[in-house]
Amino acid sequence: MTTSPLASLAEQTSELLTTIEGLTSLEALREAEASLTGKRSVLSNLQKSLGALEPEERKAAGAQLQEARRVVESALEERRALLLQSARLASLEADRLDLGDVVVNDVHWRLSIGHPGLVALTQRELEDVFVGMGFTVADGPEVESDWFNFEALNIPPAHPARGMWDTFYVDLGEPETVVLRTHTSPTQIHLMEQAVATDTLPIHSVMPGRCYRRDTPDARHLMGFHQIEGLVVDRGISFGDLAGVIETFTRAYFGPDIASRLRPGYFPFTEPSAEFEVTCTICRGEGCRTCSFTGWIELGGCGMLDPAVLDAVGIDGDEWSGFAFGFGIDRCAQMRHQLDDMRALIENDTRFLEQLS
Ligand code: FA5
Repeated sequence: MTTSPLASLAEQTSELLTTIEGLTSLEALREAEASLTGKRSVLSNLQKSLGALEPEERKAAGAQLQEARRVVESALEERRALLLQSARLASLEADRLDLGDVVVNDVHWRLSIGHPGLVALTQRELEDVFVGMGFTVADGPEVESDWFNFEALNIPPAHPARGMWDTFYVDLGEPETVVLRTHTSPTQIHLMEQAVATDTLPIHSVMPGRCYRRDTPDARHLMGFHQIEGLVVDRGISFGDLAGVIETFTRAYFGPDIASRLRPGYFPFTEPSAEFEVTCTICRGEGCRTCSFTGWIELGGCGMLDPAVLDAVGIDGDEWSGFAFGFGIDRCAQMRHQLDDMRALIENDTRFLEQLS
């Protein structure tokens, strides 16, 4: 009995596949290609030997050999695709430009990636706290007419309370005086007017944003700073609701170790009014330069909506009542991160900024 020329075809095919798997570069693959599938390859030699077989046997053996060739050729193509892909990736990696590496006069400078500043991060955290308490977040313009910034808030022209806010005037002309808003309280007026126009009372909103005052910058003041205003207009609202919101917010934001307190205050648009303070986090209440040796830092003002303000926007004070508060976002950032001087927030000292990244 003659042994078939294909007796060890399976073994030979598996050897070819192992060789293909061992090819680690396109160059090696090109070199090996002729011996794997070319005219002088094992498979081609086997093909030639089929001529000695009977026609029936030759047909079956031919089919077997053809299948073996298909398996080897497709393994070779897969290997080629894989090697091409890694060659492409290697070339891209080699061509990659390092955009953080800036060379000036042969000196390499590393550029670092930017990130949100402390005030923006604080604003987001405060918004989160109030959203968690059921408030929505609204926005208002930074350039306001005198009416929104003062008059609708019960501060007519020449009212002594205008002295509470050293104002940047944009336009003193007719028909309107235009100012950079000195506080976020005018946004209360926009919100209430909008709710009246669209019949969508009640309101439970906070309104963060930038404000401007001709204040001399010092440890607790900037000329451009940020406030977050709060406004609730609903039925049956009391001063107890306001005190509860302030207490809940200070605990949520500063933690249980920082005490807060309300002190009687004066704002023309709220009655009664209060100022609220937290323990100075720099000295933990002992007294230091930042808190003017009082142990407390004023965060903001608050109070029950004055009937004159409800009148100005056309809300019926017999049906609706409410409260408002407004406090410094920069002050919150300063206290939370124990910055003894607020000017660190705007000086752009990279040693300070990098601590936040
Ligand atoms: C107001 O601006 C009132 N609109 C707050 C208010 C709203 C009262 C609603 C009643 C009802 P005041 O001027 O006190 O109040 O400022 C509030 C807070 O803003 C201050 O406590 C402080 O945290 C912050 N702030 C004020 N001026 C500056 C400034 N120049 N730099 C940084 N923060 C400031």
